[in-house]
Amino acid sequence: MPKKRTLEEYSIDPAAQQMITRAEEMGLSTAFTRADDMAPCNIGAAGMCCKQCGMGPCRLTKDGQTGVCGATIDTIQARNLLRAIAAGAAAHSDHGRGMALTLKAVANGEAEGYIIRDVAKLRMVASHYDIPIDGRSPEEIANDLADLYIAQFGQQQGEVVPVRRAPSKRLQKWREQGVVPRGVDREIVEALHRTHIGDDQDPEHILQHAIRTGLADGWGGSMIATDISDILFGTPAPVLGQANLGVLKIDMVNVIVHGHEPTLSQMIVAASQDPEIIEYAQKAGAKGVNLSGICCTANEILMRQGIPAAGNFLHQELAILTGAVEAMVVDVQCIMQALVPLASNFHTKIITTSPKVKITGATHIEFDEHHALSIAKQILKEAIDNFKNRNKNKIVIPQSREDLIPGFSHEYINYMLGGSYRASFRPLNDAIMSGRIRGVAAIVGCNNPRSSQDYLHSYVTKELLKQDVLIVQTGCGAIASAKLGLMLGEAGLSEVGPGLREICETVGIPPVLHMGSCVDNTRILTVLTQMVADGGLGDDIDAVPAVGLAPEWMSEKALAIAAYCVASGAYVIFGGASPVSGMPDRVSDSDKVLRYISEGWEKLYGGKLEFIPNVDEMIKATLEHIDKKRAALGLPAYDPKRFGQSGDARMLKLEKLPLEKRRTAIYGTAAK
Ligand code: BF8
Repeated sequence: MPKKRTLEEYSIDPAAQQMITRAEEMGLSTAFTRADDMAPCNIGAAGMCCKQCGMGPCRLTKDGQTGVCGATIDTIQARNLLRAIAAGAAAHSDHGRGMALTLKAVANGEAEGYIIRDVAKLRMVASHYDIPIDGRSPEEIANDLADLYIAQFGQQQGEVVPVRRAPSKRLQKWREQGVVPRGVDREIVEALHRTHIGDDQDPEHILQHAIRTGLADGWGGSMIATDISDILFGTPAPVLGQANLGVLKIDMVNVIVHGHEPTLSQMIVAASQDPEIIEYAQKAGAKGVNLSGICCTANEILMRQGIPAAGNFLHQELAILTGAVEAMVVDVQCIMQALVPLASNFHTKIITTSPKVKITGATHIEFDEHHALSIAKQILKEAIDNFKNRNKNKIVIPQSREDLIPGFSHEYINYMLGGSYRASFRPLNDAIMSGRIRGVAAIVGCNNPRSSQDYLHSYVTKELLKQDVLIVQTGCGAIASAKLGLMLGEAGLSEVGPGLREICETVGIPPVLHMGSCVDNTRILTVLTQMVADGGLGDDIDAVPAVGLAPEWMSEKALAIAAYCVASGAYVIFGGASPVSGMPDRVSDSDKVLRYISEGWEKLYGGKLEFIPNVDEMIKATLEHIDKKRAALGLPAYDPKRFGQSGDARMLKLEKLPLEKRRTAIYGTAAK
């Protein structure tokens, strides 16, 4: 019998619990209950199954056993890991390619509805690559940048250009190791080639290419995606937003955009505010169109326009269960096939839009950036036409929603800390050096229905905040904190360590900074690079007291991110199950890969990847690493008693109040 979990074991989010209960009452399955019914294959989960050819699949469960071709357990694990990293890098990088092609079309006046919104970022990015900027129009510069970026995907020799932006010592290390990506596509193709039957069979050699493929993502495709998104749609700056299912509105046409690429979602934002569309919605009996997002698309439009996030990965089915969604518009990545059968119990239309993604039973309206605004309006009209099919008796919208301030791009933090004339990370570095901030943790990545939704994200976040660790977040982890109200200045500060609280109050930032979507993990790379450049924290990223965590990971993209973060010098901790765990009780030598991606990679790159299922161990390892890096830099040992005295009296009184009353005490009226 499958194990049935309690509501708290499914999710710590009350909105999710309400919708999971509703699904059960209606006899409908969700990823939460399907995870109960589908126990993971313990051989595949441990990376011990090879299905690379027709002689297998080979399952290596006995000591010293090999596959039919003679492949050992460590070769098989390394191959499986490289393939996963290649798939993740492909997903991010294909997104980047799409952005580069869109930039080219915009530069040549061929993309309906788009403009170059952030000319300053365009000029800054172009200047990294010595593209002439003086006396040239934004379109001329954008055309050159688009050509350069498009060329990075198919380049055969040399080095992808974004690696020039890494600290020089880091780039030197990559050159010495021979892992600088030559071209984004080349590394991904080579990963597939090397892992074909009868190719690369030395696990360390295979994993060296995992690093190169990861770098092709982080310092290639993903960085290109982030740069161009900022250029076309604006570099994020703080804006007020909301998160959770309570953002759906009973009297409006609810359209949810779900997936990853901002090209379509940004155009749907524009179309939803068009008088023609508003009038069309009003004629259908609604007050207008209420747009919200799920997954990384949510992050893209949340941090730029403050469009609310309906939720993270595990909220996609729960949003449909409200019965209030007229259309869920999806593009690529992290879209569950279960959406279509679930939606058939309601009036919700699932609309696929990418030429790469069709789902059987969904409505397909193909997106083309050359006619973006017209297509966005067509999609919205389809949703509005569906408003009349709502069953009012079937609507249940959970009333959970939290305010947040997202939009902490690298550029904004730079400006926030230094102003227009002296943009800098100096105050952040100083705060780390003095010990007010103990270190930095990036808590990123997915939800996974095998663990309680948002629990690991929030537990790790809250515990590290108490320890004066500044948190930056992206992806579904960011939405988890948003739903919990951790991304507001006045919220959560009472639970934050004294030194970090001083900094947050002085600078005026929340203790948890929302930095964007999953491709925007590259913002964390550029932040770390600038922290190195501003001085005092060593001369390379691996010296900075920082850790990356993905407590609820599930996607191959997460593994690609891990690979490039490790290659960049970061200690990366994943929660949940390890895809290369092996089964030590059954195969004595099955932990070679596990050790190599930790100790082996640390020797080569200063960064390492570890899988730590116990949440308290995860926190302990994070703090130990931060303290070890502080000591290596000769910084004072962390001592919270030295900070937080000034200005604490009022805070200490306020922190005894519940959040709503605290807000009223600060602002005079309730914030919501
Ligand atoms: O790219 S965090 S579940 S939505 S993979 Fe997917 Fe994971 Fe969410 Fe965005 Ni990232």
